[in-house]
Amino acid sequence: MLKKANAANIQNWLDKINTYNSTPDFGTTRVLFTECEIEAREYVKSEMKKLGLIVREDSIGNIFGTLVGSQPNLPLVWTGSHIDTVLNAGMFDGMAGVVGGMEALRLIKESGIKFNRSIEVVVYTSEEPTRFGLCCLGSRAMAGHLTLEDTKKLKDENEKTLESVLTDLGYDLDKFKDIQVKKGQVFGAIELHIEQNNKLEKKGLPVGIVKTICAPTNYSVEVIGCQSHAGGTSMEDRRDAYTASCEIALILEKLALKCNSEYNTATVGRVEVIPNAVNVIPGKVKFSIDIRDCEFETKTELIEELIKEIKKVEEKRGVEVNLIKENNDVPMKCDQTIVDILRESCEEKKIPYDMMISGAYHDSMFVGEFTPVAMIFVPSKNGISHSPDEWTDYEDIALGVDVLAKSLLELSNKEKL
Ligand code: HGY
Ligand code: MN
Ligand code: MN
Repeated sequence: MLKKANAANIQNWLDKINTYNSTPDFGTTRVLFTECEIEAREYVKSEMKKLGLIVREDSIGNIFGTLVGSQPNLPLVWTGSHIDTVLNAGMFDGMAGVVGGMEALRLIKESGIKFNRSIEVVVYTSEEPTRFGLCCLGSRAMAGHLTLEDTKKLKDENEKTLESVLTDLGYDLDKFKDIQVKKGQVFGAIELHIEQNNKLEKKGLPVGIVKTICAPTNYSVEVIGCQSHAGGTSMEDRRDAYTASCEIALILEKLALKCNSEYNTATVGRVEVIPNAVNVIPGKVKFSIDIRDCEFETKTELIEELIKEIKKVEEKRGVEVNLIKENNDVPMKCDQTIVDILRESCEEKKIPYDMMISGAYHDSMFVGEFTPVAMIFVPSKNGISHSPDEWTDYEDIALGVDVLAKSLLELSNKEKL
């Protein structure tokens, strides 16, 4: 019989992972392949080995901890998430799913219950776009949407390419093609993640089951106006790149607020003003656009509308706006059979739950391209995430793990979905 997940175990792992942090005075920062992230990787791998898992890594650093089943040649069951973070983040986004997966595999192993399909907890490389500006590098490569050629073009702020970082770390890039996962290799995947919104908390529910994962479209925007004197240039003679950028951001916000999809967001998160001087009219502004939607069609409509509006701003303000599309990802519908397994697990354990849309994207968005996926959410305090104030009670994670362990076990013994 499966025991209950141990919240103290979960807390110990999370607290230890959180010590691998480059900004201990301001939240948690663990950027891909920096010293602290590499140390965190080594720690997680050592803990997986202590659990008796067989540990391996692929050529982009996706880590796999395998609990071998009685029929190891059958397609695998997956769980897992990520351990890299945005800047000055919290300690649960991604880590809850990695540690939760490890605890689930511990419970399954110690239960002595026979299970057929091997079950793997996966640490996906670089779910966050923090270092190379593109999200989900590990799972994107698994789905065949990131090639070795792409790694030569992805550069960090020091102009270092992902390819050179992987090479320096000793990853075998001759095997980069082997990262791709073919349909049929994995039977199904369940990711546990913090909700990163406040809906569970508002309803007083400990667990959410995700029906759709929103997908991002990201742009790098450059607005070119005319740098000039803040006092000597009359208001009517200006081509102010910053006020033009502000107008575009407010148009974007308005379009998202009136969008008719079930869930849509739009954010300008990063802004660079050039020359960024008190008495100089900005001649150039670079900023990011992040648009999410649970439907590809409504996201596309919003983008088409935005581009039309940007043209009007260009004419009215005499500025030039260049949009570079970084990625244009497709929302992922979760697999109904696995969703039903999660629902039955909650109902059997008398755990109240709600069906949800994930405004955040996750590796499951790409994993779902080669295997059926579903996700379990646990509550975020005040709905805060991507912030030092991110918090999820360890007991809530443990409850999510109870649902996860039971569901993974069921998947492992299931003939077909
Ligand atoms: O931005 C996201 O949705 C994810 O948390 N990286
Ligand atoms: Mn995140
Ligand atoms: Mn995440």
